[in-house]
Amino acid sequence: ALSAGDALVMTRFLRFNGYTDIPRPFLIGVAGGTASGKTSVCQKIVEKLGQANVERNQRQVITISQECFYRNLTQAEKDLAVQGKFNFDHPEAFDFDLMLKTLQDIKERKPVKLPAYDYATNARKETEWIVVYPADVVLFEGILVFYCKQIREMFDMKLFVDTDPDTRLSRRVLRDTIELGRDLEKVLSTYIVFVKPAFEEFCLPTKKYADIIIPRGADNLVAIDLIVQHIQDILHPNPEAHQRAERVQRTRHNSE
Ligand code: UZR
Repeated sequence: ALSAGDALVMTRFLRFNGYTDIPRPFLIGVAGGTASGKTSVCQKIVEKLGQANVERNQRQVITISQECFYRNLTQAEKDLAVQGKFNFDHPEAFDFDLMLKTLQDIKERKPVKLPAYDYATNARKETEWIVVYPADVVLFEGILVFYCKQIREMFDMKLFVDTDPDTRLSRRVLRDTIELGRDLEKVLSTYIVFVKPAFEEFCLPTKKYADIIIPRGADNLVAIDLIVQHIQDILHPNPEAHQRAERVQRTRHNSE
């Protein structure tokens, strides 16, 4: 099998020699409120494409999370974060320049190295990186992936996971208390003060940019199946369907 580096060298060689039709990765943006099921929708898509058990650097379909793009905080901001007074749901919390640059590199089929993020310290892990190898389909999920116009326009397909706010809040409470060990009262006050208003001001208005809105998130298997079918058509264009379409066109032409 080809390594990511070999694939990159080959792609460059072919492009240099005039082969311009090497497909660029198909980029899918997946937005939605906190705990709407964005990650689960992405996981299901990858699973249904039979990619879940494939080695990381051999995958044709991969997922990237917007959490890698939380920017480094100043000391004053870190102090606020510790007291639960920093707004992680505001666009200001993200490094959109790095996000854009990363998506551009991914489109060019360049391997990228992303900072790994640690929710416990609200900061990038100093020594850990996530390496993303070129893939045919790249899913990019996060609360504000459609917020910035330049980034939004890079997506070939835009999905919005639209889950009931009560469901999202109850999931968020379980996740923050059980998984992250946070204090219930703080979780609820953060939700009311920052998470909910920021969702309404910055995330919800981006729903209108979506090509497909997925009600009930990962439970919506019909929607996920349709999306997977579409991705499969892009990965492996069906030659029979193609020939059939050509035959139909020829028949029509002859009978005119
Ligand atoms: P999703 N978040 C943290 O809790 N800690 C951090 O250091 C960075 C982010 C939360 C953030 C937001 N809110 O609501 C959520 N807070 O991650 C977005 N507080 O992630 O889409 O997976 O829910």
